[in-house]
Amino acid sequence: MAELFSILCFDHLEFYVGNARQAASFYETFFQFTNIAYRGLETGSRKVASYVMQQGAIRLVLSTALNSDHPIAQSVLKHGDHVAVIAVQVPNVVDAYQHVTTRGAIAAIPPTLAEDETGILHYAAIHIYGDVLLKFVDRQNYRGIFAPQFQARHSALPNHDAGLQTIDHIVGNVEQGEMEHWVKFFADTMGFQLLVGFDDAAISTEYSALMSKVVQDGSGKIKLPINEPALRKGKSQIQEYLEFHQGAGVQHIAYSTHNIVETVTKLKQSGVEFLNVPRSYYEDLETRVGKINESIDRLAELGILVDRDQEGYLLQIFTQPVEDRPTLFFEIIERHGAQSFGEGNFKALFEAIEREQALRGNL
Ligand code: TYF
Ligand code: FE
Repeated sequence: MAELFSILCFDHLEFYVGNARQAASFYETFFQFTNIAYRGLETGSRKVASYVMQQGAIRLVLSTALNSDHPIAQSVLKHGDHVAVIAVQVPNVVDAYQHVTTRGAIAAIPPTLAEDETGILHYAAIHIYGDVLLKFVDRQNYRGIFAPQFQARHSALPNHDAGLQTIDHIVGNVEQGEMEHWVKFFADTMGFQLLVGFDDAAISTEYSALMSKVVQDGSGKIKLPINEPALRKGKSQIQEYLEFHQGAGVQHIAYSTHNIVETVTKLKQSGVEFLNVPRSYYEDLETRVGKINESIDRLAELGILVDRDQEGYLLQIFTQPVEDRPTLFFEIIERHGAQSFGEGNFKALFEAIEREQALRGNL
């Protein structure tokens, strides 16, 4: 049994930020998350303040250092606000940790118990690309709101929800020449499988290009695409990320929804800014993707992209970067059977990204 490595689901993503109170307010008012738990000076946490934000099955933990010599402060100085920890639930933390470290994963946090009056939370962590940690969490014997030191919070905002359901995938950008290493890392240590491969020729635009491979766990619940830059005429969007993030890291997080039209309408109303696609994208859309349930006029109004594969179709849209550095952004995705990532949209999407890159003087 110890041979079998399995992940149950995503548990949370932890962001290291410069000002967690303000970041919490951003994810609450723009993306309609609810703050369900808090730790900080008032709860006896003297070094770190954290806000747990929830929507559907998605949990984001926004953490800030209360002092400049704390590692979170150092990390934010280097990367800006960023995704520092990808946490997944596993059936047994010790088994998971031993499984991956004996197969070459670099240890970050050995198996640890955190206890309070509600039970015991078990966790451990390893290093993945950049400064990102992959954390294994077992909360089967823990009944608290999130973790020891956290206090429950109750939102004053009823029906506060944009319909975001789960984390569909998390994309990492790595340095040129490193993609294969990370594909092999997830395969060797965790038994992940390579899902689809496409090379830079397939997805290059006039200026920039990237190579991307997707690894996923046995259940398909954990999908981790990995990008590396490939040079064309100008600067790859991946290179722009690597320069401003100062190395490899999480590029985008895709949230699933059951009704992307409603979700995007709500997010736009609350101020989320999305990438613009030209009107021409919608002109021959139906001949490209066939019959879909949604009104193409409505999708065009909102700027939602459509793609089809052998298994069905998907709808997707991308936000602008959510901070001053052109680093992290979000994707909203609604799958109707399709298990791919919108390859048919890459050209239109990358051209849209490059128009923004040009405005930033980075193309
Ligand atoms: O996750 C994906 O593969 C898609 C497409 O810089 C994508 O969402 C790939 C690379 C990129 C932006 C979007
Ligand atoms: Fe994506």
